[in-house]
Amino acid sequence: MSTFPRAPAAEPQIVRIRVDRGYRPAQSVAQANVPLRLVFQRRDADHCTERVIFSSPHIERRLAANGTTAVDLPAQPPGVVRFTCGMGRYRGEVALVERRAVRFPRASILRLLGAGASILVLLAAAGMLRAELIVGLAAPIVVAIAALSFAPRLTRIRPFNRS
Ligand SMILES: [Cu+2]
Repeated sequence: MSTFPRAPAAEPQIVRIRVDRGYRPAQSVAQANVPLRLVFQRRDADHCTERVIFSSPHIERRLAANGTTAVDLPAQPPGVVRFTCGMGRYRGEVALVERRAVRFPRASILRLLGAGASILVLLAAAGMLRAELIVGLAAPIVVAIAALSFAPRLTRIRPFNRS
């Protein structure tokens, strides 16, 4: 009986949250359907932030004072993961979104740049632009198209502060 090599476990995405009499950022965005690792970096010794409690799935963890504690969450469908301190005074959340929702709109930007280049060519052909101006306008467009063409398709997901 042959055994198939098992697919490597999906790398968890990591969201770092600073704990200092509150959670910073209090709101983050991560990808749905991928395991999520929340790394709490506690910068206080406040009794209040000693425990972090997740509602669904229900997880309770003690956060070491002035230490780092990782909490691993399973892959979950789109939604919001909420957590609070032990007394529910401080609140944080991570919005889980579909992969395409965090996709960098590269195609749209390339289309815009292409349109800009076309207009430039038309104006140049009509003799409405001086040579120096054509070069000055074309150079940044070419650089932007080149940069976008080689940029990774998916931007790295990092927490951003919406508060
Ligand atoms: Cu508290």
